This record gives sequence, structure tokens and C-alpha cells, in this order.
Amino acid sequence: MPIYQPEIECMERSEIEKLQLERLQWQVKRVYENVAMFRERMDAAGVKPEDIKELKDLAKLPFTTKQDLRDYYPYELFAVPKKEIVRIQASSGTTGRQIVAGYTRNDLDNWATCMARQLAAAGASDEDIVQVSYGYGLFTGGLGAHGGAEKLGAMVIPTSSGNTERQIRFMCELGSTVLCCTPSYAMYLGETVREMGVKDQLKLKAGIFGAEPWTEDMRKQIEEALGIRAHDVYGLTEIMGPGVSYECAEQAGMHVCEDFFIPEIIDPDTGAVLPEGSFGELVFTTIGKEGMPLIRYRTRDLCSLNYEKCACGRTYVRMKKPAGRTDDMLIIRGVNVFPSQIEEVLLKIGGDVTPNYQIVVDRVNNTDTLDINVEMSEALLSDDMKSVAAVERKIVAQLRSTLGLGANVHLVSPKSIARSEGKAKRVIDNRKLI
Ligand code: DLL
Repeated sequence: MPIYQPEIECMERSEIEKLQLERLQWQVKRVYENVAMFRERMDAAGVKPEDIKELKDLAKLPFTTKQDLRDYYPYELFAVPKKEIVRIQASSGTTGRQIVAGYTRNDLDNWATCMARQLAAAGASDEDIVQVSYGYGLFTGGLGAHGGAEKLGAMVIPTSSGNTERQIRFMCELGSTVLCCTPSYAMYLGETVREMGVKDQLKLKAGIFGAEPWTEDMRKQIEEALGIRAHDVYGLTEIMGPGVSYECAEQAGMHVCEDFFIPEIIDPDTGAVLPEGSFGELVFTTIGKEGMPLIRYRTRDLCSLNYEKCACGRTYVRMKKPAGRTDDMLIIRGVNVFPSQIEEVLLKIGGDVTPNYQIVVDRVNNTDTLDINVEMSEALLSDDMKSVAAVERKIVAQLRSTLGLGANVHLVSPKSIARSEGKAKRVIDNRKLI
């Protein structure tokens, strides 16, 4: 599979580190001079830009959090005059105050480069037709994937999300070869393709899906439904958008664009940097960004980093699929549960249930309750009540052995749970309203 920038994506580790140190020193000096918050924090920690002499000195710098982006909203973290900012994007967060990110022209160009790397890693080239079914607008998915596909020289079809049957007609008639959208929307598209009976008219070969956690079983289902290779892509608005890291043909972790971002894994409780290979909270420092650079930004995403050389030839470190976030982890009767663990159980049950589910957590008489609504398959719907009850019992038992937690499982009719065109809303936690 061709590599978009082999001279950069396959650098020796010593060269990567040399480049990172130069860029880090440049960045720390800029934020110290141009952003009051960073200067005040560094002064309080007794660190000056000259103290960054080697990469491990990064650990001397204070963290930045999402709350900082809220507190300094909208423009106070920008490191350039406002007139140099040519684009604003905003986070899709559903809780708290909106945060914004600002990009200079160079920032947009570098972002497009990262996304072009990702598309090439999934096998795309200027011969391809890329259908972007991420939402366009403040969410970074649509415009991010769009910029990368244009930079690669592919033909872009900017359908945005929604209007699912029309999307599929376009896909068939225009011969889209690469699809970009959220994994939950890819599942929905796959389901609709089946209903429309048009799988044999698709020309798709690859899909690039991210913006939310998804499991290996979900990957298999999407690959099967659309007849493609499905690749993961990670990113966040604060740091850039999609393309901070991306999966190659090996499908074995996402290569971080280390020429633009330095990743660290920390203990979320103590903030200590953890040894190579440890599982913990992912932290990024942007070392190429002009508009809104961030130093040691705590993503809240939980994963690990793998520095072993990848079979694809790229040397950039690979991050494991985030297993969840420190802040979407549910604590139910004292047990830590990530929605992705529940999804894994449901997907392993097989053909009797569909991957459409909703988790409802509540508190009754001071005790947490966990209810899971799962759509059953059409076939199971036409079976008798006894078979439905047997499948429910099977899921309850699997959840108990995987999570160590009792749950109430309700099999509901096909199509009764609302579909998502963007990020899926899988969890309703009613305890927060109390
Ligand atoms: O979701 C950017 C994006 C768009 C990434 C399209 C990939 C594709 P935000 O809306 O700011 O940005 O949300 C960022 O989404 O901190 C993760 O918790 C989660 N996330 C993003 N990609 C993945 C992924 C975009 N591949 C937050 N796997 C991040 C798991 C992901 N979680």
C-alpha cells in the first residue's frame, strides 16, 4: 500500500525525536510569549522556555484541560492575532460549555496532510472517489476528511450525514470507492444497503471511521455489510480534528502523526508519566500548530502506545483504540464499566440480536440499576416468547461473567431504537438528573 510521505512517516526514531525537540522548543517559546495562560502557568511552575533542553523536559510543563478551553473561551488561547485565523471549529460535546478551536492557513494545510496520510494508508489515491458522510459544519469530521481527500487529489462527494437512502443511491450511481463517516453511521448505512438490496451495486473498497469508540466485532460487521476494509481514525477538535492518528493496512493500532503531536500516557489520578506500553490517559502536545497550540492537553481518552515498528514500514508510534474515556466510564454499584464492554458482549451473541442498543442507568432505593434495551433480529421476532426469553437470559449471563454485574436485558422490536447519523448516543444516565 503506498505511503503518502514515506520520508516523514518512516523516519528513524532518533530523527523523529530530533524533529520533535526542535518543534517543541519553538512551540513552548511561542506560547510563553503569546498566550497569557501558558505564561502564568509556566511561571507558577518555575519553568522557562529555555528549560526545555530534551524531550523528557516536557514533563516539567503543566497540563492543559478542557476546562481551560472553557475558561479562556473563545479566543484567549490563540497564539496568533485573530486576523491570521481562517477557520473555527467547535467540539460536539454534549455536556458543558461549547469549546472552539482556531486554525491558521498553515494549520488547515497540515491537517489536510494528516488526513491525506490516513486516506493513503487505507489504500486511497487520486484515482478514488471519496464520499464524506461525516456531518459538515462545526464538527471536524466533514471538513477534516474533505480537506484530506482534496489534498490527495481524489474526487470528493460531500454528502454530509443524513438522508441515508439518497446517500446510498449516490454511492451506487457515482461509484464511491471510499467512505468516511462514524462507525455507527456505517452500521446504519450497511443495514439500509441490505434493505435496499443494492450491495452488489457498491464499488466501495475501504472505509475510514472514527469519532467514537467501536469494537473489533463491529469492524467485522461493517466490513461484511459494505464489502470493504474498515480503518479506524482518531482525533479531537482541541488538538486538530480527525487524523491525529490513523490506521494502516495492518489494522493494528493507529499511527500518531508524531511530527505534529507528541503523545504521552499518564496516570489519570496522579498525572505521572507512565512507562512505555502502560495503559492510561492520553495526553497530547501540539508541536506544529500555529493558531491554538496546546501543551500537554489531557484528552481523557484511555489507551496505550506501542513503539514497535509496524509491518507497514511506518515508524510513528501506534495508539491502541481508546477503550473509553475517564469521563464516560460508568460506575455501577461500584463496578467500572465502559459502554464498549457491553457492546462487545452484545456483538458476540450473534444473529439473534442487532448491534442497536441503549444503556439506561438509574438509581432506585439508593441502588444503581442497569437496563439494556437491545433490538432483536427479524428472525427472533417471529419466534415464540420462550426463545426471546432464552436469548435475554443468555445476554444477562454473559454480562455477569464479563462485567461481574447484573443487568436487566430487554429485547425490543427491530427498528425501535433511534438510529444515529453522527456519534451514537448509547447511554442514558438518569442518576445525573437526580
Ligand atoms: O470526534 C474528531 C473526529 C472526527 C475523529 C471524525 C475521527 C473522525 P470531537 O468531536 O472533538 O472530535 O471528539 C473527540 O471523540 O476525545 C474521543 O473520546 C472520541 N474519538 C474520536 N475518535 C475516536 C476513535 C472528533 N477512533 C473525542 N475511537 C475523542 C474512539 C474516538 N474514540
